[in-house]
Amino acid sequence: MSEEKVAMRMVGRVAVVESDNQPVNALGHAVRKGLFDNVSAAAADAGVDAIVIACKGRTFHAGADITEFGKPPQEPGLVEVIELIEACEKPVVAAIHGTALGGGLELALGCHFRVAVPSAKVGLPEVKLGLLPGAGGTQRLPRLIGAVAALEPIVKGDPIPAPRAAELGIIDAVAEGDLVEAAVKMAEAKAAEGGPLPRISQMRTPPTDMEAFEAEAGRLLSRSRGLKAPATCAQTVRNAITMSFADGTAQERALFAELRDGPESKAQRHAFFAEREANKVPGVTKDVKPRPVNRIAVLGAGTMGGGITMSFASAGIPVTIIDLNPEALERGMGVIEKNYRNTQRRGGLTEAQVDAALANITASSDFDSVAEADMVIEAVFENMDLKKKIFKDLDAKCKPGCVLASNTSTLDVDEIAAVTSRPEDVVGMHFFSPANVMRLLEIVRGEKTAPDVLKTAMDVGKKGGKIPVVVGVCYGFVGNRMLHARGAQIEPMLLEGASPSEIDGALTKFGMAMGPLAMSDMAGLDVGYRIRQESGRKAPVNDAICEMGRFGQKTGKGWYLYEEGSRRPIPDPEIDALIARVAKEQGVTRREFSEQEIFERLMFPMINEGAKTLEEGVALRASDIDVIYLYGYGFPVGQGGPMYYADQVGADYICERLDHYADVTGTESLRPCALMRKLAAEKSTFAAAKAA
Ligand code: 3H9
Repeated sequence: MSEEKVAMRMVGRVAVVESDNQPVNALGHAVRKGLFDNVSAAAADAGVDAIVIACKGRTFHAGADITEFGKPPQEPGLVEVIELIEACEKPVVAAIHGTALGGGLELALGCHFRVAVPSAKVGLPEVKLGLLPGAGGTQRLPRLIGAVAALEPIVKGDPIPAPRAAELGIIDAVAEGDLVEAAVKMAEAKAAEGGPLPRISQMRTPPTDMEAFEAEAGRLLSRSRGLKAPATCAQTVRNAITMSFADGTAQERALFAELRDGPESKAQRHAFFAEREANKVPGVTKDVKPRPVNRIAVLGAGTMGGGITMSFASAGIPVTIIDLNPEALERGMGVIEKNYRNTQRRGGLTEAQVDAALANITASSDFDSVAEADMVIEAVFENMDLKKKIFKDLDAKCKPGCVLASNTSTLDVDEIAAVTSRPEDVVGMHFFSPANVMRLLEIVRGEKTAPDVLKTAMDVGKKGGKIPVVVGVCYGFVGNRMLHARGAQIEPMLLEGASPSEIDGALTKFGMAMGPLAMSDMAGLDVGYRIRQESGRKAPVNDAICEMGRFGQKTGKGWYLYEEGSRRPIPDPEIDALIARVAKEQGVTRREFSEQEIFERLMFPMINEGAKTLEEGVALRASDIDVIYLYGYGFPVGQGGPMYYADQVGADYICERLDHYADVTGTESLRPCALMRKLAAEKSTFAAAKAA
């Protein structure tokens, strides 16, 4: 009931209205009702001079309650609560700690004054959920700080630290010491002054340099990958320049509802909850404590080792990067430093931050350095014999309790663990390249991996800015295994007549960051070539390209051509001719492809493979697969991930198409798996199957 979620207490003649709705004080119905009732009561009480709005627990209101979206609205709405607060004749002060986000910041903007602790952050992250701030935020923030300055927080949605928010004028004061005490003091002072209360809705947006506004909007939207919400956010801010508050908020509300009910926001909200769900791992209960990790050792100073080292060094964790080859070590350290300085030049990090990160890195060419580490992450070349040898040595040298992690992308973690005397300490930590940038981390749970080792790997991953998803052991785990299923269609389609740019185009049009062939060019074709050579697999076109010394961007040529210093793929007639030649040699008849066929033959086998990982328990849930694809493979967030997308398309359609492609190409591996067929027969979805 409302009384339980919001309480009022008096501090002198100031009413402190305090919400307590764990974990993040989301503004659900009970909280809104509690705020409305208590603020109304305080406003009417002659014994109250001023009001403070505060929250218990770890944060000020972190936004509207997203789980209520799509359900019938319950009065009072957030807008009514905010209007009530702003209209109050007594000063109302918001006391902000933690994260005042979305509806939480909008509520604070309805207050007459805002005070925050130095560690607090404020922001309007609705755009990340495919929405716009729908409780007056798009109209109040521009009136408070100017339309140009308001664009980035609304169109990008990143949180703003309190000191910066104070500089921008979003908050009035940053308070050291007890927050509520400081807010009460401010409230008392404002009540004593008795001056007119600042009500943002009654202010005019400061004069705007429209050229600067459009330039800033253009800059921000150029990175929005065609999503609807960012452009709509920019439009609402523009409205704050040209419209009255009443008209601007009416527009804001209408556009908010449109976005909320549209497919992109639904997909993005799915992604939000999927990411949080991925934290919940069977056997890793709340009482499982992670092992302390004060130093990480990374084995191997190549591209992956360097990227992994940077992730943790940037997060303040001391890292020893070890490579037995001193030249490789020096080269690796050089690349790390160069990467950091490039980021600094682009404004991503300050000089002090780069210096601090570099100071966290110790380079060593002595294997014995692993003895000091609480966690070792092996990032050497993908070869089972080599990894087994290293894990034997690690077993001999590492201290008891040290977490032994392998950054393998395909290999059997149980086989690696079996060479040690402590398989319970062994876990897979599969990073994605470039590891200092990509957020996905597949944590591979071996048969014997101890729950606290799993928890440690997840926790350390999060500290390093990663999104960990726990998967089971199998070739390629979840992400790469699905990618292989997609990849298996590429050579046949090329031989049958689809061009590299048609193949890539089918996926980039869908919103993928990159097509598979451009992506291989970026990653380098040589790695896959070497793995194929070892396993004896053949990919006639790909192999022929590698045998010409075309390894992708690094050699200026791969599936495409690259001009000096450019990463833009240019179709190469030489490759078209090569494909035609191989097709002829293999006796493949060539034909025209429709974009739909290319797309379906790439996407549906991938979804089918994802379903197989669910059948086998390698992936815990369909939503975990979505997180893997959203954060590791550039899947468009507005499509929610491959399994969410499958639910929108329907399992029956996917099964019908997979059977069709299996028939026409004679490829039995394209047949839908039992789970896909079951969902199709029951007209069910992955989401419904999980809920059942
Ligand atoms: C909005 O405000 C619209 C308005 O403009 C207009 C309205 C008319 N609702 O992330 P965590 C749950 S849109 C419901 O693990 P952290 C979350 O699912 C909203 N639930 O914690 C999780 O549940 P569980 C704008 C929410 O400390 C638990 O809380 N606001 C909400 O790592 C803990 O979350 C945002 O977009 C919510 N709003 O990070 C902010 N938020 O334990 C969204 C969280 O069952 N939230 N939950 O898995 C966040 O960014 C992070 O949760 C936050 C805390 C930074 C606050």
